Amino acid sequence: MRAALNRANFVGGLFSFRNIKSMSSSSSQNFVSRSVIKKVFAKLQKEGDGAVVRRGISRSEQKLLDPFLMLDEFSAVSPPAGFPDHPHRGFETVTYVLEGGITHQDFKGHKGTIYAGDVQWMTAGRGIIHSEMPEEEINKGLQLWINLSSNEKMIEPNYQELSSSDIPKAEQNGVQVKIIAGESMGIQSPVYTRTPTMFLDFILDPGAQFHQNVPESWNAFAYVLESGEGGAVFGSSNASPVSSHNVVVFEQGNDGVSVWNKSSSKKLRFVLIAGEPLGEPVVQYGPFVMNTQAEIDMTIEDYHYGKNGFEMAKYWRSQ
Ligand code: FJE
Ligand code: FE
Repeated sequence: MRAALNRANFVGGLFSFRNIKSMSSSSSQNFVSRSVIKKVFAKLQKEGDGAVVRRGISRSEQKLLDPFLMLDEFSAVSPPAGFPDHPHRGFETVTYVLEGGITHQDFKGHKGTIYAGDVQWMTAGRGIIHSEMPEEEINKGLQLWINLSSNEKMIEPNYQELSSSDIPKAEQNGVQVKIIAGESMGIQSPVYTRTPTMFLDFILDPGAQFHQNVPESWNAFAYVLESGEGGAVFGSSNASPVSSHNVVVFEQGNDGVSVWNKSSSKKLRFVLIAGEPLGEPVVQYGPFVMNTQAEIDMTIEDYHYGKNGFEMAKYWRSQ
């Protein structure tokens, strides 16, 4: 709560007339959009085994974007590069494939390939060891890490797999949305989010605009996947445009997020992701995310000795 207040004050100081500036005159009601408080260009970095990802959210954004821990855009990952056998504990990973396919295998015998438009919503809980390997030469997608609350970090692992056809879609006035989690245009996703989360994939025609409601206390960000020159405008119609591969972090509060595609020729594609902050301490050691250092030490021990959820660690190798 204290953090939220501090941030509101900080933002208020920077944009004193934000409510007036961001009021949309062309909308039927007066929708007050959140302003953008930070932009992060997702730089290429090496991960896994010979893989390269763009990291949009990393440790420096974790406080601003609680409950989100990481956002990677993978686009330069072709076989044999990939993410071979590795563990997770204490959070969820959401993999959304945009092009190509990713095959996953885990130490409980779960195996499958997800292709363009499909989503795997994995709750690592007390422990998963898996591999995530690209299926084709050209692959593109997003992986989001969502933290779990202290009382859910040690739950049984779980998968929710949605093929493209299971994901609800809606369209109005040149705006298409795929509702991966949460609700948009009156349509609800079937995904169960333990940490309340919204995950929407938007495509706006040239000149289109949209207002998306977001609960006031939630943290929210957008990640621009494709945009024409000067196309992607968030928060206020006269804000400066954002180019592809940027994360835009929104302030808290207000009615939600307004977006404009100011390009006259190119579509704008971005994901809008929001979640209810957990407000708990985060201690991360690579793929383990717990609340305290003692819990991390315990996790390393569990992984090493194959205990408390990592029983299969000693025997299992992906094929
Ligand atoms: C990981 C190194 C990793 N971003 N994007 C360390 F590579 C990974 C990891 C991924 C990953 C997987 C996919 Cl499919 C897409 C990713 C990192 O698997 F989890 C840790 N800790
Ligand atoms: Fe993983």
